[in-house]
Amino acid sequence: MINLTIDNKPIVVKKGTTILDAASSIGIDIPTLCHMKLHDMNIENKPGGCRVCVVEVKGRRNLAPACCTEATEGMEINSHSLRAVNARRTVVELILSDHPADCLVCAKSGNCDLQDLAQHLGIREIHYQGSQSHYREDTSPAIIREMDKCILCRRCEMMCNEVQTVGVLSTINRGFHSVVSPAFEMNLDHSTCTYCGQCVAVCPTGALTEVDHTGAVIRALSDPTKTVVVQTAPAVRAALGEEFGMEPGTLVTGKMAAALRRLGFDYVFDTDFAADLTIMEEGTELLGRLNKYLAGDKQVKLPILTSCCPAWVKFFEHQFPELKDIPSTARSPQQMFGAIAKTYFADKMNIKRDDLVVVSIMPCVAKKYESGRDEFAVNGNPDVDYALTTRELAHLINLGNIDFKSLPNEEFDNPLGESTGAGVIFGTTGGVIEAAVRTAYEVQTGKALKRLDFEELRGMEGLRKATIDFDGTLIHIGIAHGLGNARKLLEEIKAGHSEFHAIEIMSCPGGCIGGGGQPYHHGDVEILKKRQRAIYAEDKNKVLRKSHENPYILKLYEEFLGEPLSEKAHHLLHTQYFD
Ligand code: HC0
Ligand code: SF4
Repeated sequence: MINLTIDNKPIVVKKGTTILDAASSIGIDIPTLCHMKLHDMNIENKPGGCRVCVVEVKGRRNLAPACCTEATEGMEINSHSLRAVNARRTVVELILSDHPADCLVCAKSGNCDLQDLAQHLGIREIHYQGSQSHYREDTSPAIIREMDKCILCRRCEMMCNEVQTVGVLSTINRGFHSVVSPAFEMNLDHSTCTYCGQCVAVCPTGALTEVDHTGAVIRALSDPTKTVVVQTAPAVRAALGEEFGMEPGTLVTGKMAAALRRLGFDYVFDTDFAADLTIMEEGTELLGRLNKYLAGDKQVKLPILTSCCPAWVKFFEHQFPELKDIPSTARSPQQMFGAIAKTYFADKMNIKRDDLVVVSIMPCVAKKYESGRDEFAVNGNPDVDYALTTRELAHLINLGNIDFKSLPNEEFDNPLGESTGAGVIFGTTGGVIEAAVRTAYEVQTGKALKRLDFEELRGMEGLRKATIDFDGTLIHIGIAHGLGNARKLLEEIKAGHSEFHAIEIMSCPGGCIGGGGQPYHHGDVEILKKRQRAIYAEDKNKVLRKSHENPYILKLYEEFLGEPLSEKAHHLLHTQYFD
């Protein structure tokens, strides 16, 4: 063990501990722009690049970067000496000298680590003037790259390469020409980017942001010829409150419905309804394949993979095209909702397709891309017109001068607003497969489940497996969240070693609760765990907790779809994948 003092406080740490970690363990916050640690994954970004974390070490001539200097025996550290603070100010001024001063119109204004730090350090003037680097802006269907604002912290590279193993982003060129970019400076849209948005979630400045659809939604809401319906994804209700200063893990389902009504949406519906519908389709598909397999058909494709996460779909289309027959063909709940809203609901209400606008509130930036995929439109009219992130919704609520915290709890509208607890748990890793198990078990065995909480499917470990006893038939289930973990399961399938009948994959760590469009959580897994607990609490509070018991889903089949996997269901609720 190592003994040292930081700001005159004695501390004992393990050998190999950095000054930054040692200080943080006793509550001393040393600022940094590039460092980020994902504790649960044992992944750390510490390029030592920004030099904001420099501290004074007694007896050393140079200041030491705290993130990449190990604590040593007898060290006496002053983390906020005037010399250190002065150096920090100089470093930030130098960064600002090569940064556009357009905070007034920057998407990240108010949420920017660089802006906060400049404010904290009291920087009022930039003493270093030089030519600024300029790069063309890159706009994709989901993410905007404004590399003029990049400070080369490389957090996005850590997410893309180490966590997601997609490998799209890396720093190219040298000196003032250094820039984080896809290969050959191609656009994201031309790369194998999945639009998972995990790079956006950790970017400390406005270099990586989501495409903003709030303007288009405001225009639709202001158009008297349009009927505007909104659907809210399961994970949004567990995080939206954070944008209004509420504790992480506060459920705001009722306040969210109330806020959407006050913003002028004509019908406030729930993606959870469509999650129940997904289970009917995907669960039937799973049992169909499973029963063929159990009957001795060795050609049948197993394991079945969930297909509701658009970044995951894009990932396997790019990286494992030979496996494209394995995922379920069920569309995601977002897209099922859009297809049903623009047919069943529009017919019921006698609204023309062109006059109905469907808006989604999603924890995800890839949902923007998914809603724009060609196969999810009819004659150029998309099933889902706009997908806003949780952050964009918070912005709209603020724009509408709505006092979110004091709103009453309101209910969703019907028929597309009713959901069961199974629909809610889609929002966390393990939830989709647990929802599928609740329905598949009862349909397959004809028996009622004695317990609905499948603890063995829950948790935060990146890769999990469990075996569920379907009344004598053992069903092996795999779960992965984060694309790096998904890759491991896919490699096993490719090699013919997979032990699973069904696998759930979500691209973002934690599942949708950790989506790239959620309130920024700075890689803090404790925040994700709180959101996860909120999701399970909402499930517990529901009267109905199995998708096949949702009365409005049953009515939808009776009045419109026929039965799961019917021709109409295939046409509206299923899709195909592309190489
Ligand atoms: Fe998800 Fe979904 S659960 S992907 O994570 O399946 O975004 O929350 O809306 O579509 O329901 C996201 C969340 C959804 C979809 C649902 C699924
Ligand atoms: Fe990589 Fe995901 Fe960012 Fe695309 S969105 S660059 S896949 S981290």
